[in-house]
Order: sequence, then structure tokens, then C-alpha cells
Amino acid sequence: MRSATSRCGGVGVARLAGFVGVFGLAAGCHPFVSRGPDAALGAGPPSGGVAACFRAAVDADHDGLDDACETELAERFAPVVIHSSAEPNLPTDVDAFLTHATLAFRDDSCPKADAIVARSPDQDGLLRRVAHSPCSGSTVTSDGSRSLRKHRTFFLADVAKPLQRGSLDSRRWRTYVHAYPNDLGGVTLQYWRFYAFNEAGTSHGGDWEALHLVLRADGAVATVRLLGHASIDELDPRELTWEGLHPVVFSEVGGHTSRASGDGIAAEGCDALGYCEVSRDAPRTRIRQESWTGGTVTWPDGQVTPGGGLLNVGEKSAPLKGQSFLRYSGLWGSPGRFYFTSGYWGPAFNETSMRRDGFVTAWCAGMAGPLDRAHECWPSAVER
Ligand SMILES: [Ca+2]
Ligand SMILES: [Ca+2]
Repeated sequence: MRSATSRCGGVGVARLAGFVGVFGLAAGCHPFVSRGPDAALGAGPPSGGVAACFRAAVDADHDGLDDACETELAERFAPVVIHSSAEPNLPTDVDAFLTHATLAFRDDSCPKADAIVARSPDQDGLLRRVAHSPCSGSTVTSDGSRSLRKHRTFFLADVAKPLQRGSLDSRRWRTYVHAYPNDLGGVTLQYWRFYAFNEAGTSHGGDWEALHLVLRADGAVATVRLLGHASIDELDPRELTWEGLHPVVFSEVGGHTSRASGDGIAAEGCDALGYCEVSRDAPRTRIRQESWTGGTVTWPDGQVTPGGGLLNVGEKSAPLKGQSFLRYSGLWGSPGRFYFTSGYWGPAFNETSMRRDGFVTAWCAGMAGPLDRAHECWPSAVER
């Protein structure tokens, strides 16, 4: 992430708190595409609507929503992700990545605290690690402590160059879904994707990106949030292209930030010599990923391969299907010389639009319902 600016500019979620669904457009930002707005604006919630999800039969993640209904809703609205044909770092999934990963600890003011903790950890192996830094007397955990400036932290070391490419097997292109009740009386759907490396203006290991769909109680899409560079861009649904109920988002080349169009995203595959941009309508400029279960990936040469589908990961306090990586509070790449050349955090500790008090906006914006937000939305300790 973090290599360019959004065409519409970032609108901080905090600034819009209380007005979500009322103001959709940033000042000076006009809708540039409007396709399938009936679907986008709410003509097509799943049968039974969002209300059906609040009649929970099985609620293993304790958010007040029926788990199967969460997943069904997520499948219906799952995005089409357009990657550049020039993308150097393709998506992958957590389990494939961890196979080649090394968990370590670093305190940059106390070299004797540095340690290799585990090689090829599984998801559970990321948790319940404790490091004591003798210089400061600090005790840091791998599933609660968050290092504000990435100075004293657990981290997954940058993987070797060939693995930075990501998965050439598109069945590994997993999309991780976080669904929860929101303060509009509806459901927020977050779609997270993971990359082993970010090769852009500021390179770093471990990159997580997401878009959020904020559904109202009637099942209509009130707002689309795209994780930007330092803030979350809040868009009216009419600013995106839709294929039925599926929003189309464009991933910045190398940096992976989600955008509403391919404008300014470099690509290969144009007929003309010189600069070339990603276009949804020019197959040779893009890799088209359908993120829903059973969806496919279409490559610039026309080849079609299976996609990785969706996985409803549950909540940080109660992960589903063994996705305990949510609780890992360290970095997904090595600490670098600078903040922006260091690995980033996973979804539940994500830095984008994080509030000064540590509230993880990218994970918890507008969260309502029975979840314990004190536990769900803040790290349990903050380090330097
Ligand atoms: Ca649930
Ligand atoms: Ca959930």
C-alpha cells in the first residue's frame, strides 16, 4: 500500500462519524461511473434481507449475526478485483505465506533482545509469544501488544525474493471476510486481501488491503470505504462500477491500495508504445479476480483459472474456521529503516485511519451489536 494518492482524496471516517449514508461524496469529487446503481443502492439484498441475519441460529463469533447468513451476504456482494498486468506482487493466503515465514522479535534500542522465535509457524504459533526486553524492562506479547512506531515488536521477516512474487496459483488468492452489525442497523462487510510484499515507492513486507461495504438495515449499500494510504476513502456507491451486486475495485500496481478506477495505474499489454493504464475493458492490461467462492481469475493472455474464494474469519475475539491469525498483533514484514519501509499490521491491528487512542478504525468502524468493543477494537498494550 501507500504509493500514490486517491483521485477523490481521503475523507476520514472519524470526520464523517454520525453522517455515514447521508454524505456520500467528498467535496469536489463527482461520480465518474454509474453502472448497476439499482443493485448498488439497494434493489437487491439477499432473500430475507439483512434482517434475517439478526435472527442468529449459529453465532460462533458472538457478533449477533447468524454466521451462515454473514457468509451468504458476503458472497453476494463480493468484489471483482482488477490487478494490473504489471503487478509484481500477486495475492496469496496466510497459510501458504506462513509456510515460508519466520517469526522474530526486535527492539531497535536493545539489540540483545532480538530473537528468532519460530520458523514456519502455523496460525496458532503466532500467538501467546512473550518477549522481555532487558534494556527497558518491557514485556511484549505477540497477541495484544502493538508497537506504535514499529520499534519494539514481534514481526514476520520479509520472505525471500522469489516468494515476494505472491502465489502464481490463483487458488491461493483468498479473500478474508469480516462481517459485523453496524450503527445503521445493517451489516458491514469487509473484504481483506493479503500480499507477501509491497513493491512500490515505499517497499515493505506483508501488505493487507481492504474495501468495506456498509449496508443499511434494508440491505442497500450506504457507503463504500476503500483503505487508502493513511486514511480511509469514503465513497458513494455510485462512484464505483458494479457488476450486479459486485463492486469493481482496482488494486494499485505494487502498492495494492484499492481504488475506484484504473486511472493512473500502470499496466503492460497496450498496443501503443509508451505509458499504459489499467482498463477493465482492455483485457491485456489487467488480471481480473472474482473474489466469491467459485469465482475465477482471468489473466491478460485470456487464460482462466480458479480463484481462492471467500473465508468468513469471524471476530478478533472469536475467530472462525481456525483463522486465529486475527489475534496476531505483530508486523507481517520486517521492521525497516523507516516506518513506511517496515512491515504492516494485519486486519484487526491495521494502521489505516487508526485513532489517536488506538481504536482500529479499519477493523471496527461503525461496529455495533453485542461484541465487546474494548477487546475487539483496541490493542491491549502499546509499545514504542
Ligand atoms: Ca456471527
Ligand atoms: Ca462476524
